[in-house]
Amino acid sequence: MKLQEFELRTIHLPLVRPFRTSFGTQTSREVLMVKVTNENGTVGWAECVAMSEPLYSPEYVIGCLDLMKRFLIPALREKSSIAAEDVPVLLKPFLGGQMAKAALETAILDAQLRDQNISLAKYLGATKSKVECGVSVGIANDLAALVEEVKSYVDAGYRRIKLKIEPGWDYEAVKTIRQIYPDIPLQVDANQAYSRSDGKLLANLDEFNLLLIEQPLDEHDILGHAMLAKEVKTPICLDESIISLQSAQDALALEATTVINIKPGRVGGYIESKKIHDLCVDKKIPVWCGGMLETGIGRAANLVLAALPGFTLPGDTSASSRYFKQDVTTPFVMEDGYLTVPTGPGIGVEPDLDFLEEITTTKELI
Ligand code: OSB
Ligand code: MG
Repeated sequence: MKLQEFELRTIHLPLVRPFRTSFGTQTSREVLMVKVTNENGTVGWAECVAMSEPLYSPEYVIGCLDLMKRFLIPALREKSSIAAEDVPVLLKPFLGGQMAKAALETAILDAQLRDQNISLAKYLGATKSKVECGVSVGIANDLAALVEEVKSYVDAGYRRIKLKIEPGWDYEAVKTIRQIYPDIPLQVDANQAYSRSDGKLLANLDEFNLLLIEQPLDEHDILGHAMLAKEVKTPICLDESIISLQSAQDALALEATTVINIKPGRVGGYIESKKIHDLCVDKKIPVWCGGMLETGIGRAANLVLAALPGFTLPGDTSASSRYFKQDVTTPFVMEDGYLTVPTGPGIGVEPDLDFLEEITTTKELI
């Protein structure tokens, strides 16, 4: 296709409740939305999952905006006509920037698939029509508040609970929830908050029959995770460390991880995500779909990914209401702990343009 125009806009959405992790507390979500229009006037949408500050990953909203404007979009425009599959190749010379690259690739892919009247589900090879929903629960002010929040999600039907942990908010928090829900699928996410010497402390969680411990150590510490995996019986699952197919292959070969969380933004897009999925299927490694507090635009595409056959664990694919009072698309509503996979052309959803305008903070056309 020929790329006619890009619209880059930042929006600001309040969260229904603060979301605290080991790297900070969020009370609202600032999102960089990408809209591409091709020569047929077909529009493709995507959201960039970078956060406002570089705390979870080195990328951040304004940095991604600058990277797209200054380098990525001009590189895509050098060719008179491109397909979504060309995007990773054309953008490879620019180091890092997976989240920015993923958003551009996804917007272009959305437009391409709409022109072909094909759904992203068909393109990626999704096999499920609905996916099981898990929910990520932030660090609470106290155990009573944690119990209340978890109860609200269990009552709503969520099929897997993930507790955010950090030193000082781990053993007691997990113990409390495990006592109330002895059988619910439960896992924890440390977002790199521990160090190599914390093996014993994390092994204390083994008694709670957790599905996995997500990213206990620094993103670059693959060896540390491999060492920890020998000390702890609970499976280790890497999130931040997996930024590409290559890094997934390395982490598996080094036995630093036995479960993988795929976030399309973190690995540079849905095409790379599919490759990591295929690798994991081949190696019989369980996979699940992570989340980044996406609006309905990103959530739709994640649901499609989570419908691939290798996604055997529930993802952080929660309902729109988990984070937002009003979503930018028709809200994703959970039924019996499942969300329906969109099957329309492209990502299968469109933003409510009036609402989008209302919450827009900056907008530029390129
Ligand atoms: O580590 O999975 C993470 C949110 C923002 C950044 C990193 C993470 C998360 C979550 C929430 O855990 C995932 C979601 O519900 O979208
Ligand atoms: Mg994580």
